[in-house]
Amino acid sequence: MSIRKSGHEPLPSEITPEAVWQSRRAWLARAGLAAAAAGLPGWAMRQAAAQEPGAAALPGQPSPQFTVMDKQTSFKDVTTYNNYYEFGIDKGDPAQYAARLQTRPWTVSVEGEVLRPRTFDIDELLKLAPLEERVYRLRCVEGWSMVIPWVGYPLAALLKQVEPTGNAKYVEFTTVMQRDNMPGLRYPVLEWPYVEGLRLDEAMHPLALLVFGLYGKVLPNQNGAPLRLAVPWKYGFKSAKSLVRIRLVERQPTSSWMQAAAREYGFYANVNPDVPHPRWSQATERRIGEDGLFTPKRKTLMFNGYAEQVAALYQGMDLRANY
Ligand SMILES: Nc1nc2c(c(=O)[nH]1)N[C@H]1C(S)=C(S)[C@@H](COP(=O)(O)O)O[C@H]1N2
Ligand SMILES: [Mo]
Repeated sequence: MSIRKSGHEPLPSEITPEAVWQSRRAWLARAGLAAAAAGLPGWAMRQAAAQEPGAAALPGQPSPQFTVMDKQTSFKDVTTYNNYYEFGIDKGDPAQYAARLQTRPWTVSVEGEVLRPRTFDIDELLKLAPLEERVYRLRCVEGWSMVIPWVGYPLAALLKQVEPTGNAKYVEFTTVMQRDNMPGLRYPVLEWPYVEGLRLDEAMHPLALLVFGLYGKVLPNQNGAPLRLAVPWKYGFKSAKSLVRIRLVERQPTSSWMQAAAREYGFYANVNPDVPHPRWSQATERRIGEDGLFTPKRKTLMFNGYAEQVAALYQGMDLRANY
């Protein structure tokens, strides 16, 4: 799928700093060499990567209250059209390279302004609360969207375990950095590790989901195994993948995207059709899988269609200033 086909969507060269874009050629050449060294053509590597993950079943109890009725994006598109910059900036890079991610053993430390800081093992986390299946929209800031059946439970269930203190106002999420397994870390696209943040009340909102699977299977590596966030009313970049640390803090964290371009990627990053990205409109979106030549774009909805549930969180706030 060519990113150029849709015309108005930003090119990777627009989203990422120029130096990185320039260095990409060298990288592609090296990636080609790696495939050759493994004795496989590039396409065979891609096939292997796309078929291997998510084999193990991970069912969740269907949660109609948190399920949108939009047609679901195909498993294939959900697992081969990804943003996971630690593996590269092209949409196919995560599916191609993420097989190397080591997802066991895996722990997540939950720390900071909490009464009971604790390191959780991934298998412990899987059993912490009943797994639900929820179908959410995901809207990327680049102008495309998907509809994904996630398996997980509310982030609030985990946060309650550690008992946030009165000083905890924000939550900072840090994601994994495996130097030997993540080719994208060699390039300064973002400041690594990938860091994101939420206000505590956003993190405690019942829609904020801690995700372990999709389509009734264990989360494929390229989608953020073994656990990630799904925060459906915000742009996709807030839904950090492959979490290793959750820190409750008093001050608003600086996310990797704010660090890279504060004017373009704010802390709140609520989906808002009325507030354009400085370099492109956010009024419409392309639903992945619906992109025929004559398919009209969809109108982007305020808070990605979740206004009824989340608008109260932002009462009295200027959503232009707090983009
Ligand atoms: N660690 C990490 N998490 C990440 C990203 C990333 O590059 N690294 N990309 C974000 C962006 S921009 C989007 S749109 C979503 C994409 O999730 P998906 O590939 O599962 O659809 O993941 C988000 N989480
Ligand atoms: Mo995104």
